[in-house]
Amino acid sequence: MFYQFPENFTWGVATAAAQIEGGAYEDGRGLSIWDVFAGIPGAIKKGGRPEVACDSYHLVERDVEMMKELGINSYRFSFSWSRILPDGTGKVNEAGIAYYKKLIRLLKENGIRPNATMYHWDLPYQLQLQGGFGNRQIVSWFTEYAKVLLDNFGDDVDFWVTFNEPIATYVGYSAGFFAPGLHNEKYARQALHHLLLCHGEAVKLFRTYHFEHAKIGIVVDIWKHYPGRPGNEEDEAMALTGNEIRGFGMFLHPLFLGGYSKELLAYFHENDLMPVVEEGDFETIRQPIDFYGLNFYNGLYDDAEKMREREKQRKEGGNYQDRPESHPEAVCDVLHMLVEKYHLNIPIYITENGLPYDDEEGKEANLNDDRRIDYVKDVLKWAHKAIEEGIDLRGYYLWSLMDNFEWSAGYCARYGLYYTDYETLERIPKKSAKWYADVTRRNGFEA
Ligand code: IFM
Repeated sequence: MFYQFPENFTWGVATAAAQIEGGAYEDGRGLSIWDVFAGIPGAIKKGGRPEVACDSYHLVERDVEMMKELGINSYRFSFSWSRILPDGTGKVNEAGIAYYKKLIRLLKENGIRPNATMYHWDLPYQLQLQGGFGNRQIVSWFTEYAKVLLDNFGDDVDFWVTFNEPIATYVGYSAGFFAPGLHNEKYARQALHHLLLCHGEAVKLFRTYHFEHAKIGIVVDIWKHYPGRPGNEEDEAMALTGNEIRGFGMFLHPLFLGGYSKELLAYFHENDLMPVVEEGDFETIRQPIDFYGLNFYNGLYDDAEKMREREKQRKEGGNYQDRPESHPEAVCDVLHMLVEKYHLNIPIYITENGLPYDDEEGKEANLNDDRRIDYVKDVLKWAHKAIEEGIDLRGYYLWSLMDNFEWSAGYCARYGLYYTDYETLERIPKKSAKWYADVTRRNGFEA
């Protein structure tokens, strides 16, 4: 059967500054929390550091060439805050502006629409020293940064994303295995509240420009939890926690329904975690946006018994996808949930989806990545079904253009359509790159 996608469907790939750019100490860039965190022994698997990464700071032409080979019509990337404002606020680094101007120019010359994220986890270290997202002043710091971006790149960017996966800040402030490596849930909850305010203020600021083309949205990843054994009390409670207390509900409720959910409020009160909320905060957070970006990787079935077993065997540097099961079908349910539970009536884009290979599987296996092709096909089939059922899904971005710095998993998890040789920085197309080029050319695929 051929899965035909709607006319004008957006086909893209996604990356993020800290994961691909490198050039960490060049042309006036300031340090980010990930540069510093990666220097802590044991923080990153096999001691990987983001200083060079894929060196896209110097190899941007090659990156755009690869996008042309893939035939994509949109590229999702992020701005590095500390390349634009090395201290987080104040002096603008013109070399940083020039780098992104060049990238955007190259994209436009090749008919590729920019989809740019303001914040993809790499807070300037100087701001972390002042409390980072835990300090309410972050709202004015972020708004200042957003203004620099909108002044310089405004209508040249088709899709503006305020934040990518806000949950990473929660992980970094409460669970310690993401930058900045803190273990303080109360602080983390306050930080998330401030982050949502930053989003709201950035959207308000964006509206004052009245751009002709540019649209604004947010990207929230959804790993929907289901009880492994429906009806089992422990599993049901785990799934509820995974969704409402430690998952997407933390963001989607305030963004689209207003305020925190009753489950989250109860948890805050029981555990003395209620963040300081000022009058008007929830109105600021709940700004109308133009599109929603869904990062979808898997559906999760919580079976308390099995999870206890797995916890004992947890590997160093485990990443998001270290559960053995695969539930591509959950994407269809998640898309419906966005409309039915959160009342979204704006276009939705799958802004990330993909599958990692372990570096240890070896280069040959990595280049012949049938498992990735099969998984992406499965997700796309279910996304196609959702479209047939009336969901306004407008596009799909594969994570990622090339293998890159996978946060705490360092260079051990490879997600790319192109294989990155970290010695030579050569990018080599994998089997999936050829397959995806065919998908974008035919606006669909055979399965
Ligand atoms: O690499 C990350 C990306 O930065 C955010 N979403 C998930 C990807 C794979 O783990």
